[in-house]
Amino acid sequence: MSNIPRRAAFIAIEGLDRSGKTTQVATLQTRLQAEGIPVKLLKFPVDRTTAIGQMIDSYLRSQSELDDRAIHLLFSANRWELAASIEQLLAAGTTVVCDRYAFSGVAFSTAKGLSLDWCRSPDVSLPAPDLTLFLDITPEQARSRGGYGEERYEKEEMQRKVRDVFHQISSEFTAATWVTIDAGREREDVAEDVWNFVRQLTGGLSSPLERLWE
Ligand code: NYM
Repeated sequence: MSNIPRRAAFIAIEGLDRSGKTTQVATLQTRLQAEGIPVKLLKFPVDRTTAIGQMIDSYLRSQSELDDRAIHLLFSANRWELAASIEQLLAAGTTVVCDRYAFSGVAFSTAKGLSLDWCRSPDVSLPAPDLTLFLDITPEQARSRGGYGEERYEKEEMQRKVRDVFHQISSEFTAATWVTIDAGREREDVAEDVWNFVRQLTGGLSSPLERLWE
């Protein structure tokens, strides 16, 4: 018998803009709580009021300009700020659900023209999600939902590129750790799929937490 204590699962929800990610993350949190499973929801970029968060927020609203590499490193630093607390929560039995994670970092910056390898490197060794659910929609579906918002990156051409990089990233993971969900369907159907994958991990894991891209 393994002497590694059981820990909770680390789940990342990734998705394109207009994919319904925020709604799905909230629904998942409610469902976990209803099952009596302790859950902590984290959102990246984290709390836009911290020093790093403010810089990211001002950049996303186009109120400031930053070198593409500098903003990439800020997004990554924002995750490293929370890496230790993610580990502590999991060890204490709290399921962690992240609204966006390192894969968004790589997808958005690579779509801007930086190399995928360069983009990945600052996030190497972060806690690796046990399961990443990628909510996928086509640019056409996004358009039919009212199109994109005002923030930087919310343009059809950019979203197409981001989607391509997400698909490229997904090919490096096994079917057990990365699941692409068709988020162009009714929200209840998407929520059902999300739950069916997440529920398999709610009993906890005895395997140690892995490190991203090591
Ligand atoms: N974004 C998010 C990045 O460019 N890099 C990152 O590392 C992360 C976490 O921020 N368009 C981008 C993707 C989104 C934007 O996210 C804000 P949201 O989920 O719309 O608040």
